[in-house]
Amino acid sequence: MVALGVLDEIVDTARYPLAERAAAARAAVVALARAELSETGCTVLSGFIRPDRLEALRAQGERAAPHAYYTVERVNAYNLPLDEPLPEDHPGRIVFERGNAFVARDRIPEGALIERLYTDAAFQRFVAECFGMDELHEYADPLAGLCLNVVAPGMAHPWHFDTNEFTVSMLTQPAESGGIFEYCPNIRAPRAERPDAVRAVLTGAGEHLIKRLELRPGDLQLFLGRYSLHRVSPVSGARQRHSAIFAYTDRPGVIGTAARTRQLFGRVRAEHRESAAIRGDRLLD
Ligand SMILES: O=C(O)CCC(=O)C(=O)O
Ligand SMILES: [Fe+2]
Repeated sequence: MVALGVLDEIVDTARYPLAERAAAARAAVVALARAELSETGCTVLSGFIRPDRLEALRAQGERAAPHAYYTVERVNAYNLPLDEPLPEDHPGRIVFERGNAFVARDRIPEGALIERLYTDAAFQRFVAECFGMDELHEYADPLAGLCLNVVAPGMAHPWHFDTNEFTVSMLTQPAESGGIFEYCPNIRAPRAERPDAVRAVLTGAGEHLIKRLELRPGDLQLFLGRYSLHRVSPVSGARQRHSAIFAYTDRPGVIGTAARTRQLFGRVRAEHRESAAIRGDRLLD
């Protein structure tokens, strides 16, 4: 008889026995995740959350969503300033409107399913192993560590590369239509920007490079977003699309800059002002 831990209330531990480090099923899940991550930069652990918790997962997201900070930002795929001098035909000159909104960590109640997962040591160890890392850490940032990403009808999260190496996310409420996660596996590499391929995707001529994920609520997605261009396609219908972003780093103590924090959340907290004074290389962006 194996003792039931707090994870058993949330995670389908029959399929994903996170806490049983010697379990063959766990080793198989980790091996598959690693293989898919190394091949395509993406893996989905489907049905990660227990079916009987999916409605709570959705409803908790819906309750938090009104706290999202809404702005429409003009962006390019590379997170470069829009006045960055670039060659005439560089895809970084193509500008999109980013219309997603983030609910900050301090608006996600303690005890919410995503908060319990994000802070759980066995979950963190498991995710680290899937990424082939020795350890990972929660952000020290009081706003950015755990977020709910809200894409309202009419909005999209346009094509981009992530600044962070790896991303852990989970759909909590799908759009009625649209809102599909689309990505271009390894369209660039550390020593190859491949602007022609990126331009093709950004201008609608790169269909052959695009994969689409059929995510369901409660699936756990692990993604290497620095090399795979990706977006959430425009959302339509009556419902917002909600996804939880579990942000971790490979070292402890990371906190965002005040400027970037204000851009994403519309406010900063004391920690951001203080860290501006003592900034070393603990940059989030
Ligand atoms: O919400 C999602 O599924 C993707 C979000 C994303 O790409 C990001 O936050 O960088
Ligand atoms: Fe992203």
